Amino acid sequence: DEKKMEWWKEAKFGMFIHWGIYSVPAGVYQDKPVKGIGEWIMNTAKIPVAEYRKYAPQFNPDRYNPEAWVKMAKDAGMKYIIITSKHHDGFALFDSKVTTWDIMDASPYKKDILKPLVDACRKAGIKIGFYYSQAQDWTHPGGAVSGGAWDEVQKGSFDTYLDKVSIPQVKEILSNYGEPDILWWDTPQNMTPERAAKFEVILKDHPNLITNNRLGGGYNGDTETPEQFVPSTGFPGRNWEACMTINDTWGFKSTDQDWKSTKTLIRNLTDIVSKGGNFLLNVGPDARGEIPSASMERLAEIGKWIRLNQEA
Ligand code: FUL
Repeated sequence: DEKKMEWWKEAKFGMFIHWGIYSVPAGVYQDKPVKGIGEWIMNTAKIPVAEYRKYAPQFNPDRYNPEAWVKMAKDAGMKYIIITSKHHDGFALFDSKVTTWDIMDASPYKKDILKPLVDACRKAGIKIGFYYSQAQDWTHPGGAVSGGAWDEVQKGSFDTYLDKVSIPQVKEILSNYGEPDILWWDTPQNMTPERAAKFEVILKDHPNLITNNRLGGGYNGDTETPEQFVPSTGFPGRNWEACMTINDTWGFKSTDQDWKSTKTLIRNLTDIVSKGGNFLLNVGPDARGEIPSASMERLAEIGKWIRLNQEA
């Protein structure tokens, strides 16, 4: 399996993109700022499902420019991009046949978000990965809910949820765009070995797909995923990727201006790479599809630094 990891080990630096309905409230609910990370606003503020659904008609990213995002990543020295195909709020950025809680049926945009990004990546020689929240889903009945359900409609059978929503959607994202390079699981709440095995069998048909260690049920995947820190000794004998935000949130939050300096970001990059890891640095586009300018500036500066310090 080391063969499939070759490009990934060379890559060192990638872009994480957290994008979804949560970029509409952008950290504010009922005129009050909500603490914590932006993509968790539904859970943190216990927004009823029917209320949260009302943000979808406002998710119409007219400024979405996947070619520009890919160029931004490439110019920053990044070699791969991983985007949230579905986060914990259950909203699919892609055309999913198993739900109406997706970009085609619930938003006025009505175009698959993933498709043009995949195309732009392939054209530019950038690898593409999908983040998929396989267990937590705060909208579809039966999905796992951190802290427990706050809305009756969230209740249901977790196994039915996995069989009818999560597993079919994983098959969709693995087959609708040709072979993606990475599948990034997250928060394996309630995942037993039996449940995780149902996902693991799908992967048998995708021998070159790289997965992380967050499927659950005892599956290690290909990579360790320290979040928001650099492990002091790395992970000897394991491939690893530290993911980090540029401010304090993954999903867009209008109120978060706590930007790390370029110097700090470059120090993190060199620290991680020197310990044998990859750096997955996040951007959170707003509801119109704009990446915050503070993020863009820093990415451009990192790219400039890499080019200046590259061996001839
Ligand atoms: C966490 C998630 O709960 C966050 O929302 C974010 O996606 C981060 C990368 O992983 O566990």
